Amino acid sequence: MSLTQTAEDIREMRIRGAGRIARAAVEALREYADTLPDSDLATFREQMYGAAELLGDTRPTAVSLPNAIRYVLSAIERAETATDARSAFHARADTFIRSSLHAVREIAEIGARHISDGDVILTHCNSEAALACIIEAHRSGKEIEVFATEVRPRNQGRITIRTLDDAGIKTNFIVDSAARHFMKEIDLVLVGADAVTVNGAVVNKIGTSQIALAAHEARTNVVVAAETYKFAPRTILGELIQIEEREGDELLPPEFAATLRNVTLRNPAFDVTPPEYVDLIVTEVGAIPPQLAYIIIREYLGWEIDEFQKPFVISEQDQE
Ligand code: RUB
Repeated sequence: MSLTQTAEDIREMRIRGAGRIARAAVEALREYADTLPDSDLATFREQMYGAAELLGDTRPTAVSLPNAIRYVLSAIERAETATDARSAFHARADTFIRSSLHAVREIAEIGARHISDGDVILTHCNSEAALACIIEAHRSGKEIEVFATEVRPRNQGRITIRTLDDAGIKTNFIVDSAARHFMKEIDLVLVGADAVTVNGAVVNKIGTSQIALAAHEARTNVVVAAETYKFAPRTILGELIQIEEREGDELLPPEFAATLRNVTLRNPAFDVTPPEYVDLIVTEVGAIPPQLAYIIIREYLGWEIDEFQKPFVISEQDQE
């Protein structure tokens, strides 16, 4: 798929979910790198940084996207010729895609251990990582039941219930606002993440924080399934995760909206759940309390402190 088509598909949410977005962007960059005509190293780098910028601008909240792009681009920073850069980039892109898929399998194994036989689980939105845990628990013979929310306005809950249904898991489909009503029946809330900050706050689909608040009130555990590349290194320097606000036409039909004179349609796609409302974050390297998020950023993302200062598109000065 072409670079511009992938960027458009991510922006329009035909490709969605933080892990899938990252893999699709890396695949598009890999294809783009392979099809670029032979050139000198500087031209190759410039074209790749331009392509990375196009993809990186598509959805601002999923930290998986800049993290993945930065990881694969670092392969061409060290190369000495355009040919080396191209093959190093290809290899690094393959590694990213492989390890991203492997991470989901590891998270499934670890997450399933935190699900007990007989558990009723509430999930929100459509997270590949969270669903992998649920499906693995079911596969290992635990009898579980799931409550899945609708996820207004884009209805990702329909994708979730299709997956759960196909896996043969007993599922209840509820509107988003019924989450607190059903919380007394829930043993565990299990969701994914678009970003995890250094203090362990979890950024996920709008409504997650309300669910976590209701879970906290009911003393129900909240578990988040998140690959290490969803942790946000720059939050160490106090940078905030940008919350994407999407067009109001996702909320109301335009012909109805056009009749309104004093109403503004507000459509944030994500919200922030504070670490106090999160019990555990399951990553591919183990399950941690949110307070240990810094360890993941330091040990597993392996960013040096000076790298935090730079955007993932390297300036010309940095290239010299
Ligand atoms: C998706 C969403 C998911 C996370 C994690 O939002 O909030 O919970 O991205 O998903 P959207 P995954 O539909 O707006 O992209 O575990 O698949 O990476």
